[in-house]
Amino acid sequence: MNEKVNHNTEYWQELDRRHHLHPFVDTAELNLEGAKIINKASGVYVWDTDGQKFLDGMAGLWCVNMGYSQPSLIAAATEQMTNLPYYNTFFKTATTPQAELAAKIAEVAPEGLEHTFFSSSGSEANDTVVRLVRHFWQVQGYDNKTIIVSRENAYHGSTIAGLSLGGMATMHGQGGDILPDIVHIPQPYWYGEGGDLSPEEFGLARAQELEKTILEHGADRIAAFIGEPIQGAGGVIVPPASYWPEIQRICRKYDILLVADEVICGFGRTGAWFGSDAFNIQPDLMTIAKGLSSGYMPISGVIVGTRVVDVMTHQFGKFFHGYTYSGHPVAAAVALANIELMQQTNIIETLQEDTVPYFQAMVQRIGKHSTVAAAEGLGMLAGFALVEDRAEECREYCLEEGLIMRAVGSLRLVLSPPLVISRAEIDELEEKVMKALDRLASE
Ligand code: PXG
Repeated sequence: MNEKVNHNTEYWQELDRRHHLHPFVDTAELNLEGAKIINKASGVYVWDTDGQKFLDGMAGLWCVNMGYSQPSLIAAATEQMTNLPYYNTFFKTATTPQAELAAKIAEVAPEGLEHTFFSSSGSEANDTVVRLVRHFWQVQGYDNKTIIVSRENAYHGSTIAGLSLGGMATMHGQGGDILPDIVHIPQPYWYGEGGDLSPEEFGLARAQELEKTILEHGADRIAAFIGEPIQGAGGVIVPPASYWPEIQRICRKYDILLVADEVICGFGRTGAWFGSDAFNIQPDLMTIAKGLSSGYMPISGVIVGTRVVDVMTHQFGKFFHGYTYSGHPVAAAVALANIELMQQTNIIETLQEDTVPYFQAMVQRIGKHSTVAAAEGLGMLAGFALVEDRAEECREYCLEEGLIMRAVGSLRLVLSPPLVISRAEIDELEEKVMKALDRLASE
């Protein structure tokens, strides 16, 4: 172990170049540059093998909500590894951490969502959603109720089902056809697509695209609508306040299941326990991952509402679906410790009373910079549209300042820092962003 620590960055980059294939990257470009090798973290900071320190403005990949190196999460993993590192939940078995975690999730989830089906990633959980909602209608005799409506520029994962649900044209173009019976409607992106409409009018208009689609295909064809309460990977698109209530109204009117993909929005990211709480909607199913364990272990799930659970219980018979690591005991123990830590530290109250207003005031100040055309945010999420198509360049300047920010396309920059970030650290984040933007303005 110590021997490895002494290797230099070039050594690790070469090893990586020779044997590792990266997600979402141009391999030729990466091979020229070499990967940034991260090998240490604490609080809201990470370090690379050159010893450079970065404020992690993305909480890893929108997931390290409680920050790095939390002792209670580490202890939970160690203890569970010692007692029972693995057992499955197939064939009528269960484990104690998985049982406790499911109960804990029911405690913090919106009313009527009391059961969780576990998996290891957001993509897998959305695969579960596709099979679950289609089978839900099928067993009740609605064989044609198979279409799932999603949105353009949505992100729901990278498996076949995940990318098919997602509305990323670049992804649909690679690897062949997407799943049948998935339909995409336009997104509620007011700044980019609102035209002359007010945000309220635009939110309603975009929600009514769902009704149009339902009428076009017939309600007897539509199984579910899926959406991220706030689109994350799409660039932190905060929908107008009129959007979600109208979506819910339409789903109820035509008896269509409402699925909230809470993979990013869940577990405090929006300043509430779930994005659905922030927008006051009651989905039938919720996809969770990322912040569930603060990213410490890969664990995800679908929280299933009472209506669907009743049909599963009485009409499904055996549901032929599950993963080896569904409810993995170590991942479950860590997720449980994570939610307990959130409760013990009253993180939601702290966010609402202090961190979120302080962070969003910063977002508004950044929005006034000459290089920024628009700033939007909710909770601990922020998205900035730049005046010019130079987001990638700006991201590089941020890195040089010691800040990790994410560019979405060439026009948008996003922030999603750990929820435990302090006021002083938010000040530091602002200073670094402003320096990067000043540099963008001057070059
Ligand atoms: N749903 C949503 C809303 C997500 O944001 C997934 C599903 C898929 O989760 P897994 O665990 O299968 O990755 C996600 C993941 C980015 C980025 O660059 C975003 C995600 C993943 C990787 C990169 O913004 N979101």
